[in-house]
Amino acid sequence: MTETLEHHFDETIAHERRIEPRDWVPDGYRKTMIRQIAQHAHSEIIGMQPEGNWITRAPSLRRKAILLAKVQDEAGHGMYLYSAAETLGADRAELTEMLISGRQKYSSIFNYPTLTFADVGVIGWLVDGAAICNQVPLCRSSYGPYARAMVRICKEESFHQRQGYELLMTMMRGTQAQRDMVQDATNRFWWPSLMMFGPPDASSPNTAQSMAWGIKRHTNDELRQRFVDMSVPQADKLGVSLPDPELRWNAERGHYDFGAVDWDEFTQVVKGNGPCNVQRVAHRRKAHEDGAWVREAAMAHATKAKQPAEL
Ligand code: FAQ
Repeated sequence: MTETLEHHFDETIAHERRIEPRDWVPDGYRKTMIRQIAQHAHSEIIGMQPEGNWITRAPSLRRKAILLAKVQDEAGHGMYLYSAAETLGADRAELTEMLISGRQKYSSIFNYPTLTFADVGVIGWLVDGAAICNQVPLCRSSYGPYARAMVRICKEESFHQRQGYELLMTMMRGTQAQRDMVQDATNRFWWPSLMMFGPPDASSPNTAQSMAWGIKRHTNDELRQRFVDMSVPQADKLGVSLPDPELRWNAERGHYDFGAVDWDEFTQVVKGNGPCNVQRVAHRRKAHEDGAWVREAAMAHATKAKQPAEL
């Protein structure tokens, strides 16, 4: 029996068809998929904090409305992704518990502080830009619910990226102090954005198997290179420099060469020692604890709704 199921799974992957929730999958596939989807969901939820920090201080009503909409979208992305993880048998409450107890990861990028309003623009440009670069190929990921969630998420991330770039364009047309803010934010977020793609291929334990299962479509280094190639002309157009003296066009490779990423910094941030890790998790824990009464009320309401109506 397992042999037939395994054959069906292998055939589905080999023919690039989708795995659906009721299909049999190897334990490793389920585990990897839950890990990736949960980490992605946690990233969207924790990712609301750095920009959320600026909602009350947005410089105009228009910027405030845009930022509110963006942060709400991120909450929505987290919800689709937790739902996708649930189709694999994961329990949403347990996933949240794993996040706030530090047993599951979220993207390293959200452990850096947002010091000025230019950071909001740079997060849109570079962080959402990197997210799109990483996630567009995931629309073809082998797990159906994840791939379908990714289609909508990517559409919304494109809007996020454009609003960030438009904000930066506006600031670059402003005063010298505003241009300096944009350059400073770019300097601080460039390298952490490159780290979003994960460790180099040679030290990425999951890539080979995830590629074989069609979960990932490109390696971490391939996507990092794609992101660098895409960002250099955007930086030129914007009028900012990227903080990498080794960045130059390599005609032979048809790509930009770039300097070495500080992987020690990445390891430290992923281990919990980045500038804002403690603050981010504490804030998430508090929001979860403060929301306990809402969950209790929703459960009480659901139980009541199941009972026959009183005459
Ligand atoms: N930070 O073997 P690999 C967003 C972990 S975008 C922290 O290469 P894999 C939108 C990795 O999980 C950000 N941990 O792993 C937004 C693994 O953990 P393990 C979220 C990292 O999975 C924008 C270990 O290191 N996007 O939120 C990082 O094959 C603006 C070994 O690595 C996604 O999650 C990192 N940067 O490849 C929201 C996209 N990199 O096994 C708000 C989907 C790696 O020890 C504002 N995910 N690790 O538990 C993926 O594509 C993949 O999971 C990778 C990592 C590429 C991130």
